[in-house]
Amino acid sequence: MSSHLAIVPAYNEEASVASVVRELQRHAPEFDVLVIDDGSTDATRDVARAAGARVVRLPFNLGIGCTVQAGYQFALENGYDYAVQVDGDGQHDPREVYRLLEYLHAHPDIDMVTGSRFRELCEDGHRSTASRRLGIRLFAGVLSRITGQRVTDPTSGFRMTNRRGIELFARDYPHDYPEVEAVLMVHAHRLKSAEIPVTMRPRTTGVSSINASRSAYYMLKVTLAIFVGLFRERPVIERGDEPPVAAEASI
Ligand SMILES: Nc1nc2c(ncn2[C@@H]2O[C@H](COP(=O)(O)OP(=O)(O)O)[C@@H](O)[C@H]2O)c(=O)[nH]1
Ligand SMILES: [Mg+2]
Repeated sequence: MSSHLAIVPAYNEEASVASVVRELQRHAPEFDVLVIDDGSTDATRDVARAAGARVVRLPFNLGIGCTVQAGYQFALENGYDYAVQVDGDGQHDPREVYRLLEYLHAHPDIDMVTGSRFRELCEDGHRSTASRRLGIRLFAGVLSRITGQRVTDPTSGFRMTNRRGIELFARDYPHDYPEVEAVLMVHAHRLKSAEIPVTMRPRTTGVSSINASRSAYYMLKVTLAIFVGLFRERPVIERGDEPPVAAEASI
């Protein structure tokens, strides 16, 4: 029997994390729910525990990348076969978790499936701010070019991985603004990824890490990370005897 973990990163999400936990219990009951409290200064930990989640608390605010990686390490150490990331702010709909799982079951060659808000369901899907949409379009173009497949939502953190993905992310995960780089990492390690359309909800409480003033920093940091990532050594070979992809792609 497979085992499943929902990794819920949460930083000051006391207003939304309990309903995320309860919706996961209701709509994805096979998934154990692990909330990673990223050094919140509000009642996130207590609220998540009271809702029935296991909670790991980081010693202080380490950022979304470390938070998620702590979840993958937990998944690795505890032998989980599948892990899904579901944000603690309520933007990812726990009712869509099964669709991600069904996709991985139906496509055993795919190691990571991402819920995209820009594939097909655009009309109902949640729309981000204009500057964020511009960034997403830009990175989607660059990533599609590098990976040779269509990427539409490179900043989506709503994704599920199989055991190979868990092993990769537990060992190595980008730090801040990690989603774009994570897509590249998966490709560089010759794991296979895909996107399926999902609806996402707008954030109704708390604060997004990507506000207007940080958008420029985000764009610069992620662009640099993409270029540096192309030339990074990939010492671990993941699949068969093929060497990992280093700088073979051209933008
Ligand atoms: N803003 C922020 N969110 C964090 C941090 N660590 C973990 N998170 C969680 O990461 C998830 C995604 O963050 P969010 O700011 O909503 O990103 P966005 O949805 O891409 O705008 C949320 O569930 C946050 O609670 C952090 O240091 N800052
Ligand atoms: Mg969010």
